[in-house]
Amino acid sequence: MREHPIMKALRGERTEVTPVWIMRQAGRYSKKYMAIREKVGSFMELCKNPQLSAQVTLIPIEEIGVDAAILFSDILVPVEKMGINVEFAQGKGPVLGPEVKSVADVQRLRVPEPEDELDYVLETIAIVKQRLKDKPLIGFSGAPFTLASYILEGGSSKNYTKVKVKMWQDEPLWSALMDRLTETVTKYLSAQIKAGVDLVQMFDSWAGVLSVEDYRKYALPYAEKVVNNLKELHPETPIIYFGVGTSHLLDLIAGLNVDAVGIDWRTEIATAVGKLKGKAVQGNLDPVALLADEKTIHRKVERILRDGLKAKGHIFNLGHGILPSTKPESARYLVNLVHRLSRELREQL
Ligand code: 1CP
Repeated sequence: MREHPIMKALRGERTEVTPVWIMRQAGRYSKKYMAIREKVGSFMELCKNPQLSAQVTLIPIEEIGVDAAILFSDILVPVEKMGINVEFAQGKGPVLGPEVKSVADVQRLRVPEPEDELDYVLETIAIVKQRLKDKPLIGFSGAPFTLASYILEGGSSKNYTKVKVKMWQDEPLWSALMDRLTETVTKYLSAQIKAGVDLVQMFDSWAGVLSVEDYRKYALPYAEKVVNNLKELHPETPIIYFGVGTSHLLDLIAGLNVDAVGIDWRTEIATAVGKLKGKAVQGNLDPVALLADEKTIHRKVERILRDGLKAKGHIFNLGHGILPSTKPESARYLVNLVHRLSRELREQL
């Protein structure tokens, strides 16, 4: 596995092709996914069924030929075990409750023991690792800030009003919550690594809604703690840190002890390469591009690959999750194109 292009790119070594995987690659655009999804009552039930979760994890390997599998689960799976109800209403975002409003509410939240309470996730990893020999399996977790945003907002959010006001006004609540989340995320990712994932991605999806000062003060120190803990426990396991709309935060993110940083399409690869010296870059095709024709996809992919050649390592991905309205043929076209074009561009160098 050490010689796989993704693992090499994460170490900043030259690869023959640019490796590619797609965020939300086992998602609603896939008929096979939808067929399995309809067999079970709810999305959470699917996440708790290791046989089916493993099967779903492997769909995009066969269907679109991506270079890595990502564990099928959700960032809110461990949050439920902290003692918060998590429900996914059909077609809507997650709904969490009861509301966390006081320090006492935070103190009631538990730090789950993954080996006991999230055993189905670890079992999914074991099944996938048995079936997938030649490609890496990516484990993941939400980062403390992004998980705190779901907990305090009670779900998805437009303006992040509750999480921001709480974090500014109620220092005891914020530090108690973030400490618990830091411990939860560290234990959860460490357990996934012990169960066999080859690398991990920490999704700090909503960190970009923070100002530079707020990110530095309220989010970064906790992400940093998770990363440093993991690097001490598992020095060989690469870590990718991802957020949406993080251009303004890259100077700070550059200080995290991670191997790669995922960026979205609003940041140019060249800019990220300049700021993230020594780290690999992951991204960053606009997911909407996959709804356009092949000529458009080709033009955008070529630009990203050319810029990516200047990075210490480049892993191709979308800038955020693949849209449910994407045709699977377009995703397959993308993967083949990244492989073919990146080989050609390297030969021209
Ligand atoms: O009904 C369904 O099928 C549910 C749709 C769905 C799926 C397929 C959700 C609900 N989560 C997932 C899987 C999922 N989520 C994966 C699986 C691996 C993969 O193929 O990538 C991963 C890694 C996630 C991570 C996740 N969940 C994130 C971080 C990535 C990102 O998009 O920024 C976030 C923010 C969530 C929360 C979430 N899960 C699901 C929804 C609808 C949401 C809310 C998103 C929002 O608040 O806008």
